[in-house]
Amino acid sequence: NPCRVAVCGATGAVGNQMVRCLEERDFPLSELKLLASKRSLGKTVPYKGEDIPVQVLDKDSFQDVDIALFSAGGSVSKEFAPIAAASGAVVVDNSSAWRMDPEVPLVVPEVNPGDIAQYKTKGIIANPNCSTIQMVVALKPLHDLGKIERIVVSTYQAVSGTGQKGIFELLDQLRAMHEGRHFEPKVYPQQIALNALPHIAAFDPNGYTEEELKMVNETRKIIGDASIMVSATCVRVPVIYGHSEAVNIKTARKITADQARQALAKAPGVKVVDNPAENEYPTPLMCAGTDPTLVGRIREDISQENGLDMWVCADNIRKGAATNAVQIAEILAAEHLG
Ligand code: A2P
Ligand code: 11C
Repeated sequence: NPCRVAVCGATGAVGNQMVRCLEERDFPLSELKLLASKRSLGKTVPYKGEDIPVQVLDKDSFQDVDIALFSAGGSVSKEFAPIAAASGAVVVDNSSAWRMDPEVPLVVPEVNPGDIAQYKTKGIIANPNCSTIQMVVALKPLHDLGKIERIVVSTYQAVSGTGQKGIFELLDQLRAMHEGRHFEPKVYPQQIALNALPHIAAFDPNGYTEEELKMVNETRKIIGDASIMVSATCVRVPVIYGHSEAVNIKTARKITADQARQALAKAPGVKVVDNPAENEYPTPLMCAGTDPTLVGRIREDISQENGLDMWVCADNIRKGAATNAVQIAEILAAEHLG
């Protein structure tokens, strides 16, 4: 059923990609409303050959909206998602504001599409963190096969995860280095160009960062198994698009590397790229601008029984954010609204 759709944060890195995904996937919409802050007054965003003017977000923005896609930061979501829901819209929220609310479903369509129906309580569905999304897309088929007990993951995350300003910071620093100019870090605590920072979001008293704890808590909620143990180290690297992850799992039942490859080859949203003899393995450049989660370097862990190692890459702005939100909206439109 054609829906009236709003994109809140339409001028940002993720919001803009949401509009691109709605267009590419030919989402059944009857009206598209683009919202951002006062700073964006006068701007337009193209959609199917038309320049759609950006409107300033306010509490009346969601009258006559069926689905509101939010990607304007946590504080905007905290304040405006309940207002949008009270106006009758179903919110798909990309921020971390509502993810761990027990009355809000946290959804990756390849993993737990059935949870979408729980939106009715609050009118809000949460879109998970980008690094969590690609990991659970790759791990769900293996969990079904051998029941995952423990995950140890290290991430290599692109600067676009910080939004448009992260991309500018990396490019500005690279340019300054090339030209021999002095520069001070502005967006990250230390230089990101030609460096790697084991620091994404704030540190918790237990020594982990918030990004690492999101991977723990969101994974359990999406897979629906609070007993899965997760330890993560999240690292920002000088890559523009595409998060990469070295993932180690321990399962209750043994899965061979071949069984894992076969299960992943059939899994929705996954593409196996695993031919090391020909130097074929996933890279962030390979996944940038595309939707599949790429999995390679699949091998049996030589350090423990029932262990597997793999390397997982996905475009953090597409599958990690915009595409996942639009997939949720597609299920809402097809099965729940109208
Ligand atoms: P604006 O461009 O008007 O500042 P990014 O993730 O790339 O940093 O983008 C954030 C998005 O969220 C932008 O579209 C930005 O709009 C929007 N945004 C940020 N703060 C607000 C706000 N207070 N009200 C509405 N939109 C906001
Ligand atoms: C990053 N994962 O790469 C973050 C961005 O909770 O949605 C997304 C943060 C979130 O910096």
